Amino acid sequence: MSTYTLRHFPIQARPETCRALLSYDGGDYTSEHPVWPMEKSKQPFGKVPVLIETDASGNVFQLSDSMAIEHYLATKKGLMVDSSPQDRARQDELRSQILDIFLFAPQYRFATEEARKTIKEQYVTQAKFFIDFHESHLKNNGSNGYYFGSKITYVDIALVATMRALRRFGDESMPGMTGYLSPERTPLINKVLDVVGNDPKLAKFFSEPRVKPAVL
Ligand SMILES: N[C@@H](CCC(=O)N[C@@H](CS)C(=O)NCC(=O)O)C(=O)O
Repeated sequence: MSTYTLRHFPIQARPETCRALLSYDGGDYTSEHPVWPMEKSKQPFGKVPVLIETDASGNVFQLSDSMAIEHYLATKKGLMVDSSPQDRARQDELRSQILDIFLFAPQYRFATEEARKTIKEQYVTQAKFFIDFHESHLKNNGSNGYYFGSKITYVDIALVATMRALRRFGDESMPGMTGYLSPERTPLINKVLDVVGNDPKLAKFFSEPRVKPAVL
Protein backbone atom coordinates (compact mmCIF):
# COMPACT_ATOMS: atom_id res chain seq x y z
CA MET A 1 0.00 0.00 0.00
CA SER A 2 1.23 3.48 -0.82
CA THR A 3 1.67 6.39 1.57
CA TYR A 4 1.10 9.95 0.42
CA THR A 5 2.57 13.33 1.30
CA LEU A 6 1.20 16.55 -0.13
CA ARG A 7 3.65 19.42 -0.10
CA HIS A 8 1.78 22.71 -0.15
CA PHE A 9 1.55 26.14 1.45
CA PRO A 10 -0.41 26.23 4.72
CA ILE A 11 -3.34 28.08 3.21
CA GLN A 12 -6.75 27.00 2.11
CA ALA A 13 -6.30 27.60 -1.59
CA ARG A 14 -5.32 25.81 -4.82
CA PRO A 15 -4.55 22.37 -3.28
CA GLU A 16 -7.96 21.98 -1.60
CA THR A 17 -9.22 19.56 -4.26
CA CYS A 18 -6.02 17.49 -3.94
CA ARG A 19 -6.64 17.34 -0.18
CA ALA A 20 -10.28 16.36 -0.65
CA LEU A 21 -9.29 13.56 -3.05
CA LEU A 22 -6.53 12.32 -0.76
CA SER A 23 -8.85 12.08 2.25
CA TYR A 24 -11.84 10.83 0.18
CA ASP A 25 -13.30 7.62 1.59
CA GLY A 26 -11.05 7.69 4.65
CA GLY A 27 -7.76 8.10 2.74
CA ASP A 28 -4.66 9.11 4.69
CA TYR A 29 -1.91 11.53 3.81
CA THR A 30 0.60 13.84 5.45
CA SER A 31 0.86 17.55 4.75
CA GLU A 32 4.28 19.09 4.38
CA HIS A 33 4.77 22.85 4.32
CA PRO A 34 7.96 23.98 2.58
CA VAL A 35 9.88 27.01 3.75
CA TRP A 36 9.68 29.54 0.94
CA PRO A 37 11.59 30.67 -1.06
CA MET A 38 14.44 28.61 0.42
CA GLU A 39 12.94 25.31 -0.69
CA LYS A 40 11.71 26.51 -4.08
CA SER A 41 14.72 25.07 -5.89
CA LYS A 42 13.97 21.62 -4.41
CA GLN A 43 10.58 21.38 -6.15
CA PRO A 44 10.37 19.78 -9.61
CA PHE A 45 8.98 22.99 -11.17
CA GLY A 46 9.80 25.45 -8.39
CA LYS A 47 6.12 25.40 -7.39
CA VAL A 48 3.72 23.64 -5.05
CA PRO A 49 1.62 21.55 -4.64
CA VAL A 50 3.75 18.44 -5.06
CA LEU A 51 2.51 14.92 -4.36
CA ILE A 52 4.97 12.34 -3.08
CA GLU A 53 3.77 8.73 -3.18
CA THR A 54 5.86 5.95 -1.67
CA ASP A 55 4.79 2.42 -2.45
CA ALA A 56 5.24 -0.69 -0.30
CA SER A 57 8.64 -1.41 -1.91
CA GLY A 58 9.87 2.11 -1.16
CA ASN A 59 9.60 3.37 -4.75
CA VAL A 60 8.87 7.10 -4.81
CA PHE A 61 6.61 8.73 -7.36
CA GLN A 62 6.71 12.53 -7.30
CA LEU A 63 4.14 14.59 -9.18
CA SER A 64 3.89 18.33 -9.55
CA ASP A 65 0.96 20.49 -10.74
CA SER A 66 -2.42 20.49 -9.01
CA MET A 67 -4.40 19.34 -12.06
CA ALA A 68 -2.03 16.44 -12.77
CA ILE A 69 -2.23 15.43 -9.10
CA GLU A 70 -6.03 15.68 -9.09
CA HIS A 71 -6.37 13.59 -12.26
CA TYR A 72 -4.00 10.97 -10.88
CA LEU A 73 -5.82 10.70 -7.53
CA ALA A 74 -9.30 10.78 -9.09
CA THR A 75 -8.27 8.03 -11.52
CA LYS A 76 -6.92 5.89 -8.69
CA LYS A 77 -10.14 6.38 -6.71
CA GLY A 78 -12.41 5.63 -9.68
CA LEU A 79 -13.84 9.15 -9.74
CA MET A 80 -13.09 10.16 -13.33
CA VAL A 81 -16.03 10.29 -15.72
CA ASP A 82 -15.67 7.50 -18.26
CA SER A 83 -19.11 7.43 -19.92
CA SER A 84 -17.78 8.90 -23.20
CA PRO A 85 -14.85 10.96 -24.54
CA GLN A 86 -17.22 13.97 -24.67
CA ASP A 87 -18.24 13.55 -21.05
CA ARG A 88 -14.61 13.21 -20.06
CA ALA A 89 -13.73 16.40 -21.96
CA ARG A 90 -16.75 18.19 -20.45
CA GLN A 91 -15.59 17.15 -16.99
CA ASP A 92 -12.15 18.68 -17.59
CA GLU A 93 -13.71 21.84 -19.01
CA LEU A 94 -15.99 22.29 -15.99
CA ARG A 95 -13.12 21.63 -13.60
CA SER A 96 -10.89 24.21 -15.34
CA GLN A 97 -13.64 26.82 -15.08
CA ILE A 98 -13.87 26.20 -11.34
CA LEU A 99 -10.12 26.78 -11.07
CA ASP A 100 -10.30 29.92 -13.22
CA ILE A 101 -12.92 31.40 -10.90
CA PHE A 102 -10.83 30.53 -7.86
CA LEU A 103 -7.67 32.10 -9.31
CA PHE A 104 -9.24 35.55 -9.21
CA ALA A 105 -8.72 35.40 -5.43
CA PRO A 106 -4.89 35.26 -5.40
CA GLN A 107 -4.77 37.55 -8.42
CA TYR A 108 -6.79 40.20 -6.55
CA ARG A 109 -5.03 39.64 -3.26
CA PHE A 110 -1.56 40.33 -4.63
CA ALA A 111 -2.56 43.13 -7.03
CA THR A 112 -2.09 46.84 -6.53
CA GLU A 113 -5.13 48.85 -5.46
CA GLU A 114 -5.24 50.31 -8.95
CA ALA A 115 -5.32 46.92 -10.67
CA ARG A 116 -7.91 45.49 -8.28
CA LYS A 117 -10.84 47.39 -9.79
CA THR A 118 -10.26 45.79 -13.20
CA ILE A 119 -9.71 42.33 -11.71
CA LYS A 120 -12.98 42.60 -9.81
CA GLU A 121 -14.83 43.64 -12.97
CA GLN A 122 -13.33 40.68 -14.81
CA TYR A 123 -14.32 38.38 -11.97
CA VAL A 124 -17.93 39.58 -12.03
CA THR A 125 -18.09 39.03 -15.80
CA GLN A 126 -16.56 35.54 -15.58
CA ALA A 127 -18.68 34.59 -12.56
CA LYS A 128 -21.76 35.20 -14.70
CA PHE A 129 -20.45 32.95 -17.50
CA PHE A 130 -19.52 30.37 -14.87
CA ILE A 131 -22.96 30.41 -13.27
CA ASP A 132 -24.84 30.22 -16.58
CA PHE A 133 -22.73 27.35 -17.90
CA HIS A 134 -22.69 25.28 -14.73
CA GLU A 135 -26.35 25.81 -13.89
CA SER A 136 -27.32 24.80 -17.42
CA HIS A 137 -25.09 21.70 -17.33
CA LEU A 138 -26.50 20.67 -13.95
CA LYS A 139 -30.06 21.19 -15.18
CA ASN A 140 -29.36 18.96 -18.20
CA ASN A 141 -28.07 16.29 -15.83
CA GLY A 142 -31.41 16.28 -14.00
CA SER A 143 -30.87 18.87 -11.23
CA ASN A 144 -29.98 16.02 -8.89
CA GLY A 145 -26.92 17.45 -7.13
CA TYR A 146 -24.35 15.71 -9.35
CA TYR A 147 -22.50 16.86 -12.47
CA PHE A 148 -22.59 13.47 -14.21
CA GLY A 149 -25.20 10.75 -13.78
CA SER A 150 -26.33 10.13 -10.26
CA LYS A 151 -23.10 9.44 -8.43
CA ILE A 152 -20.20 11.47 -7.14
CA THR A 153 -17.36 12.18 -9.57
CA TYR A 154 -14.20 14.28 -9.63
CA VAL A 155 -15.82 17.56 -10.69
CA ASP A 156 -18.37 17.36 -7.84
CA ILE A 157 -15.49 17.10 -5.39
CA ALA A 158 -13.58 19.91 -7.11
CA LEU A 159 -16.61 22.19 -6.77
CA VAL A 160 -17.21 21.40 -3.10
CA ALA A 161 -13.52 21.75 -2.17
CA THR A 162 -13.03 24.95 -4.18
CA MET A 163 -16.14 26.60 -2.74
CA ARG A 164 -14.85 25.80 0.71
CA ALA A 165 -11.57 27.50 -0.20
CA LEU A 166 -13.40 30.46 -1.71
CA ARG A 167 -15.41 31.02 1.46
CA ARG A 168 -12.15 31.35 3.34
CA PHE A 169 -9.24 32.44 1.16
CA GLY A 170 -11.50 33.95 -1.50
CA ASP A 171 -13.69 36.14 0.66
CA GLU A 172 -10.68 37.15 2.70
CA SER A 173 -8.81 38.17 -0.46
CA MET A 174 -11.64 39.84 -2.40
CA PRO A 175 -14.37 40.73 0.13
CA GLY A 176 -17.79 39.55 -1.05
CA MET A 177 -16.34 37.16 -3.63
CA THR A 178 -18.73 34.30 -2.83
CA GLY A 179 -21.66 36.72 -2.69
CA TYR A 180 -21.74 36.43 -6.48
CA LEU A 181 -22.26 32.69 -6.12
CA SER A 182 -25.12 32.95 -3.62
CA PRO A 183 -27.77 30.17 -3.44
CA GLU A 184 -30.27 32.54 -5.09
CA ARG A 185 -28.02 32.96 -8.12
CA THR A 186 -26.74 29.37 -8.19
CA PRO A 187 -29.46 26.99 -6.94
CA LEU A 188 -28.11 23.92 -8.75
CA ILE A 189 -24.47 24.57 -7.86
CA ASN A 190 -25.65 24.89 -4.27
CA LYS A 191 -27.53 21.63 -4.59
CA VAL A 192 -24.21 19.93 -5.42
CA LEU A 193 -22.67 21.57 -2.36
CA ASP A 194 -25.51 20.18 -0.29
CA VAL A 195 -25.70 16.65 -1.75
CA VAL A 196 -21.97 16.04 -2.23
CA GLY A 197 -20.95 18.09 0.82
CA ASN A 198 -22.94 15.62 2.93
CA ASP A 199 -21.49 12.50 1.34
CA PRO A 200 -19.97 10.42 4.17
CA LYS A 201 -16.93 9.73 2.01
CA LEU A 202 -16.05 13.42 2.26
CA ALA A 203 -16.59 13.59 6.04
CA LYS A 204 -12.87 13.25 6.72
CA PHE A 205 -12.06 16.20 4.46
CA PHE A 206 -14.60 18.40 6.24
CA SER A 207 -13.44 17.28 9.67
CA GLU A 208 -9.77 18.01 8.97
CA PRO A 209 -8.62 21.07 10.80
CA ARG A 210 -8.76 23.94 8.37
CA VAL A 211 -5.33 25.11 7.43
CA LYS A 212 -4.58 28.67 8.33
CA PRO A 213 -6.19 31.39 6.30
CA ALA A 214 -3.86 33.41 4.10
CA VAL A 215 -0.38 33.82 5.50
CA LEU A 216 1.44 34.71 2.31
N1 LIG B 1 0.03 25.10 -12.53
C1 LIG B 1 0.54 24.94 -11.20
C2 LIG B 1 0.74 26.30 -10.57
C3 LIG B 1 1.35 26.17 -9.20
C4 LIG B 1 1.51 27.49 -8.49
O1 LIG B 1 1.47 28.59 -9.08
N2 LIG B 1 1.77 27.38 -7.18
C5 LIG B 1 1.99 28.55 -6.36
C6 LIG B 1 1.23 28.40 -5.05
S1 LIG B 1 -0.50 28.21 -5.31
C7 LIG B 1 3.48 28.64 -6.02
O2 LIG B 1 4.14 27.62 -5.90
N3 LIG B 1 3.98 29.86 -5.83
C8 LIG B 1 5.31 30.09 -5.37
C9 LIG B 1 6.26 30.52 -6.44
O3 LIG B 1 5.87 30.60 -7.62
O4 LIG B 1 7.42 30.78 -6.08
C10 LIG B 1 -0.42 24.08 -10.35
O5 LIG B 1 -1.64 24.14 -10.59
O6 LIG B 1 0.04 23.36 -9.46
